[in-house]
Amino acid sequence: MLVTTDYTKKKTVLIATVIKQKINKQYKEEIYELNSLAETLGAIVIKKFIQKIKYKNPKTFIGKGKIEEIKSFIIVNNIKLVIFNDNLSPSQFKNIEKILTSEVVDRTKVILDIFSKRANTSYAKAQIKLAQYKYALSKLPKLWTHLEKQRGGIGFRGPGESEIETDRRNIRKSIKKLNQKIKLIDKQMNTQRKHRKNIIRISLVGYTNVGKSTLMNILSKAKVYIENKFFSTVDTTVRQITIKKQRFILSDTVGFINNLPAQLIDSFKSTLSEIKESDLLIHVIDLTKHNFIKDITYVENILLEIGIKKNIIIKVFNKIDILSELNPKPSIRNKKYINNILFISALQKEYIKFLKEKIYAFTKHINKKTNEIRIF
Ligand SMILES: Nc1nc2c(ncn2[C@@H]2O[C@H](COP(=O)(O)OP(=O)(O)OP(=O)(O)O)[C@@H](O)[C@H]2O)c(=O)[nH]1
Ligand SMILES: [Mg+2]
Repeated sequence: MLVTTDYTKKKTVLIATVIKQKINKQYKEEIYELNSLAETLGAIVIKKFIQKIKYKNPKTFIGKGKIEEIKSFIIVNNIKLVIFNDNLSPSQFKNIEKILTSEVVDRTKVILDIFSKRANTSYAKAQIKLAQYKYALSKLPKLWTHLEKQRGGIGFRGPGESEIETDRRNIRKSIKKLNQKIKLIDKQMNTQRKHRKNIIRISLVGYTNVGKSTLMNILSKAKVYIENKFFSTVDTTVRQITIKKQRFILSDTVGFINNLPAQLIDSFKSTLSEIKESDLLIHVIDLTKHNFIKDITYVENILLEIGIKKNIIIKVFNKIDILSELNPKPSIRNKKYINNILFISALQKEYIKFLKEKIYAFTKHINKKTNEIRIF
């Protein structure tokens, strides 16, 4: 029943909008991210359209002139897929697809499709399916549009109210079943967690593609999948590690990205609770991204939202090997051991020793019984 979009080798255009009054660098970063997300799924991005808008057109989101320009480009270049950076309403989807005679998806759908492809464990699979169903529910006529296409192409009579209602009922039933399944797995996982409640727990958190899994593999000798793409790992991996004879549980968690779909955050609540129950969070940051400060704020805001206290977070600036090649900054390198900030290269295994020492020093003061940090 869920519609899957085929991105592989499809000639694609991206569309992003910028509110006229608020032109800043952010949209450039977002369109770069959208490009990477599309390519992660195998799409071939031919062109990016960026439109400055004063207000959102209720019918087609972007202006009439722009959509005509995109239409000509699509016809001339045989484009098969259009990806919007903004979230579209069901009627906007329908109107735009009708004009462009091409499949249209939005950023949320792309992120959900990547997650769905990458999930391995039945837990992650169920969480993502739940997010997909919630998304489908909010775009229901869009879902029908696809069925309509299968039946006979764009432009056919719209769905009857009763058909939409049946779809809605079926999706709600599936959501209920998935919620039950997730609850059951949560219960099992809670029991597992209770077994290790006397061991100090550490989670690797951070934006996507910053090197969390690379660091996980180095610290724990795990074999977590690593790739220079967004959301290489969406399953949580847990390993036991030992530093100076002290045992720890280390978890590699799902990465964050700007405008993470609300449905996903909602479905991943239990994964976030894994983070919540940690004694120490290692916030991995890609120091080579020019806007890494923005990533830090974004991740920290989510962490604060779920109730994490700042004093249990260590910031680890990763990929200093590239930084030193491109732009040697000895002053930064020298700061590798100040307060709760460290500079490392997970790939080149540089300064991992300092990180281990930092972890040990930090957790030495945790009294597992009360779960409190005595000295900090
Ligand atoms: N140059 C350099 N590259 C690194 C370093 N650490 C990781 N990488 C690369 O960064 C990319 C992403 O690494 P991952 O470990 O998969 O990142 P992640 O944070 O787990 O990413 P997601 O699971 O997608 O959220 C890979 O190509 C790694 O080889 C580093 O210290 N230096
Ligand atoms: Mg990873």
